Amino acid sequence: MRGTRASQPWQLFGDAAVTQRGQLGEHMNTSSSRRALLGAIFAAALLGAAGSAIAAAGGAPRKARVFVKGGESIVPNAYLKLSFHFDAGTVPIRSGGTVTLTNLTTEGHTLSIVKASQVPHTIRQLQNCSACLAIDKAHGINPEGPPVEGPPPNLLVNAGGPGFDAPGDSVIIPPKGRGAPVSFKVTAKPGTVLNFICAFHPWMQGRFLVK
Ligand SMILES: [Cu+2]
Repeated sequence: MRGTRASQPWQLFGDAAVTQRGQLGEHMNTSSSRRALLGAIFAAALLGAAGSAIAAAGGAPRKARVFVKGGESIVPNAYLKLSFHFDAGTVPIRSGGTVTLTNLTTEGHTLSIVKASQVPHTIRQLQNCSACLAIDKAHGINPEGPPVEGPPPNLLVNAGGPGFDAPGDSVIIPPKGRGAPVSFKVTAKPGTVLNFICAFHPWMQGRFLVK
């Protein structure tokens, strides 16, 4: 899982920091393509389970916590599993409420608002995540550049008004032990659905239901 290509500016985020999206990218080789594909399938299965468990949650709390969970594991001659995911994936939140992100994994992630049409649903869409590239660049990350030490230059990207209310709003989530939990306000109008992904592992997906 390491050292496969130049898209590892997130090496700063720990030993497993090769981003799986990097392996999904246009420069991947055949072997990494297969690994990434299997991982994405298993991740999608997990995501579905998490989503259905949470969907029944009602109300609109002023504060919500989202955890980043999962990791990498292998069953030799069977599959590689990349199970990074948001827990919960569907997050009701009052307009003006605060979301706190806690990373329980040893990799860095992002929580990035994207348009519904930019949320990848297929392997090909994962491989060609143009929204992810735009988010990388907004954070000051050059996916084509050499590995970079230290956090990305821009930890927070504010695309719309103050707070999280528009596609392009994005925050870096440092690896466990490499930074405090990240908090931000969701300021979109009541009734808005804000879709989000992790730009590094875009099978990590969720949505804020703003009330
Ligand atoms: Cu991620």
